[in-house]
Amino acid sequence: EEWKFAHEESPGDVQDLYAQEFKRLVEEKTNGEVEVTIYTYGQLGTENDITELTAAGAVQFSNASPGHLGTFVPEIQVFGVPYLLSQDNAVNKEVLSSSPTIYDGMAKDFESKGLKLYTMYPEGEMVWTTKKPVTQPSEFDGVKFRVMTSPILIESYEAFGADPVALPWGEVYSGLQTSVIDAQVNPIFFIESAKFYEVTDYLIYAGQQQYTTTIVSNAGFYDGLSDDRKKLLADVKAELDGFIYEAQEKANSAALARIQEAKPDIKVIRLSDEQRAAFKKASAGIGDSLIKEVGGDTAEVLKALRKEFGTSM
Ligand code: 6CS
Repeated sequence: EEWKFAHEESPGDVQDLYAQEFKRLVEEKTNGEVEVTIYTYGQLGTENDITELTAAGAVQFSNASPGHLGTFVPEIQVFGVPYLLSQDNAVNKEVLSSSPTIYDGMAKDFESKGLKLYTMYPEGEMVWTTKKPVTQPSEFDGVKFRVMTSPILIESYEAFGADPVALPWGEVYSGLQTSVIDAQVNPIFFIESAKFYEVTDYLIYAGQQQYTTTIVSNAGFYDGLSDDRKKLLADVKAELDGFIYEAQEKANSAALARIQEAKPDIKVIRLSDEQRAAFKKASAGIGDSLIKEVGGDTAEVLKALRKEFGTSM
């Protein structure tokens, strides 16, 4: 039996580390009865294509990050609301791996789209890379800022003062090179592996968001599994919650060192609490916009998550 697993990143990136370890554990625990085939970014299409392939059952598992999922499962955009997650990644790990708001509540939003929510994990703090320093919203004026395709991200960067442009990440390097865009945001490991630091000059830590990702499976596929196989998947998830948390931390700190070695004159700016407060204030209405646009129980979900992350306003 073959399980296809598609993700959104390059070989050796955080999602690939997860997929490789998932493959190793599933094959070991099924004594080779299940073989997992991994597809990296681009092999089966873009971020949005692999979600559709999973919903259609052509792929059994895939990463479907909230940043790309906003038009397919609109409720998931709650993870794009600025400053929702904790500054303490141990708290984020705990909530993302076991929150009842996510696994009992939001899981239903996935089910209605033919997807079974498997797991969520953080990939690291999102860092802005820009061609000029930005320490306050007014300095974003006229900056064409690439974001993922979820509508809430576009609204957030508008609120921060920038001109957001939604693009698949495969177009970001050349976009920065040719000044179609001037800036983008991603975790450090990804800025290094996709080489975005080569075509920007500043790394700016604003503390506004962690990159979060979701792994989903095809719902019909999951429902058809035996109880033993479902238990196996739950066991693998529990083992990988700890594994990926450490793996992403290591990947991010090693990548920052490598960027600074490859480009010694890159400038690192860590916004002060006061500077962060200005961006926080500028984007304070984003939660309410989401509630208005998505409706349903979004208000309750946002409130419950803020409580779990310890970031209630
Ligand atoms: O910026 C993006 O679109 C990509 N960033 C990461 C960290 N993973 C995959 C995603 O598509």
